[in-house]
Amino acid sequence: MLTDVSGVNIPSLTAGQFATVYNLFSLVIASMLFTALFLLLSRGRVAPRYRNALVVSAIVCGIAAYHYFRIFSNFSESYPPGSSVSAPHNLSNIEFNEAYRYVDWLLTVPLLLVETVAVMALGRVAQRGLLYKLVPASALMILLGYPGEIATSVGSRALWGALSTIPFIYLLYVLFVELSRSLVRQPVEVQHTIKMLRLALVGLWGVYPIAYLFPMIGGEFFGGASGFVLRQGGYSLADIFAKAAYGLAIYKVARVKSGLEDPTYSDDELVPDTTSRDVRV
Ligand code: RET
Repeated sequence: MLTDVSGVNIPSLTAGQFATVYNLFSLVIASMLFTALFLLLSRGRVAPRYRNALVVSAIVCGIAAYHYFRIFSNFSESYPPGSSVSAPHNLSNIEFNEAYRYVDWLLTVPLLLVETVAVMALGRVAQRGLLYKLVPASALMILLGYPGEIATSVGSRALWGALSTIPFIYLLYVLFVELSRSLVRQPVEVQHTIKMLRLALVGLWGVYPIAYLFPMIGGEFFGGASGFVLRQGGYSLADIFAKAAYGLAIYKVARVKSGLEDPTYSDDELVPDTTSRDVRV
């Protein structure tokens, strides 16, 4: 399927295709690193009960930055140095290791669920009950998807993909219902952002199985080199939104709720002089 004439699992790319994937991986690294930095530096601007959500979100971005470093160098090494820039990039015999991505998801998806549940600020028992359902389902989804991702036949890709979709649907259902239920208990100021988070979960997480489908659709556009670029591009952009942009939305919810619950945290950057402010440590 993705196997090229040389037998490695990565197709020969044109210079433009190579540059597209190369630059996207580089963009992901920058987005993840600096979102992690921002979230860590902003920790003190939210109330203590929400700080954990920001730290977890920063860790998600940090783990992704590490894996994208590995993916980026693996990708560069799959093409021998000195490949012509105008002719198709020839392959080295280095395999493209999809395991980096799946190990990344195995760690980050449960953490994304933890940060989502943390920012809802449910009771301890409700929080634990929800995570007991969500975390195993997310791990199962990723573990079942991996054999399909590296499969060389359409049949086994379809089979593992279908199996992985079962926990995926369950997970989305539970999250959607819980987020909707928690909406009524949230202050009006954050309801819009929480609705956006809910939409992002379905819309963005849905990109992954769609990108996974491309090699099965095949043809000129979805198969071969073009399909490889689309799939890597789809996963990479979805990762930026599902981890970094999502983390920033979580920060916004935490910040607004902190301000409403404790005036010390209300929009202090809008206060022009320091004399009227409480001194805070
Ligand atoms: C796979 C295999 C095919 C079927 C399904 C999949 C779902 C993957 C998802 C991944 C989400 C990743 C996130 C990463 C961000 O950190 C494994 C592609 C349903 C939903 C949110």
